[in-house]
Amino acid sequence: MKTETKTAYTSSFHREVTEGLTTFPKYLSSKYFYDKAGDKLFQDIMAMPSYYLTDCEFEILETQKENISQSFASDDGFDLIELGAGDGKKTKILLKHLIETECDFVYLPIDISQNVLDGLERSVNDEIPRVTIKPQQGTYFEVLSEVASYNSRKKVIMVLGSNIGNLLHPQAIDFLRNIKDAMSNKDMLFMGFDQKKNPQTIFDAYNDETGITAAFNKNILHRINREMDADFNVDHFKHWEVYDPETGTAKSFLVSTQAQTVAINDLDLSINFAPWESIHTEISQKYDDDIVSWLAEESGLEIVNQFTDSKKYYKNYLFKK
Ligand code: AVJ
Repeated sequence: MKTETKTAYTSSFHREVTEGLTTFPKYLSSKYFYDKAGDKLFQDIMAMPSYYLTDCEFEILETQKENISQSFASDDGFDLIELGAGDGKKTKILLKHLIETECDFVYLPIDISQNVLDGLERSVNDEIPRVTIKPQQGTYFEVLSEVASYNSRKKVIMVLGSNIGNLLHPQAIDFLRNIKDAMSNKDMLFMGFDQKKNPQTIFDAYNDETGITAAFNKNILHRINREMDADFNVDHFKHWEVYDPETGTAKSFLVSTQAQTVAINDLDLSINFAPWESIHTEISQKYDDDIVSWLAEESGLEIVNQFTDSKKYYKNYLFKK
């Protein structure tokens, strides 16, 4: 009986933890970083001076909102669909400008977390009450294909924050293809890509001295403890970051500082760690124009414009089908 209940409630998180911790080399997926505690830690990361991505994208949107909004606009208005909106701090720059210039648009933020959407809706209503906001709870592609099916006016799909960087290239191409499939010929995709730069700058963004990134990385172990009745001692794991300037990939690990055995009771698992054995948890891919052009080509998209910050650390590209 007990096993049956467990099986019935097994989520993709449960499945992927089982898979990732019973193979060699061990891994966990960064998509599970974002529970309530993880969301809060990511907010803290975005506020760190060394995490330049947020400031750069903010600068791009602030200084080039005129041009960006103009490329969004259309005679019969448009739907602004944002995948993974978060707190909307950067999006609000565009929303404000679109309202000030009397643009006809509806803002549809998509997120898996109703909690995130509720907070976003409240703050948009509060700060820019003239925005029509229609939050859509669900996975990106469920909601995207639904919106595409009932809607014929222009769609602008927006993905900020270099969120695509968590995907390996083949997965990124899949992701872009899925977006393309939901687009018609007049639709546009506006997406942020963190650029290759001094490796030290990138390394420092993911390896802060204050330990916020380490706490963010370790939160996935806390989450397993909380949600799967496990007994990870997070003090026996060390956050480890590497950046490979050849591939442009920043990689995060949790390294076991000693031989240890961890029980994950809800999964009926007992996981052994050798001293200094690693768990790979995240990639944060860095790009240049050649890689983005290649990704676009592979996924059937065309780059029509790009916007960058004064340091050229970050770029937002505008694509059409
Ligand atoms: C939210 C995926 C863009 O990879 O830069 C920040 C997450 N990880 N610090 C990134 C993250 C460590 C972030 N993204």
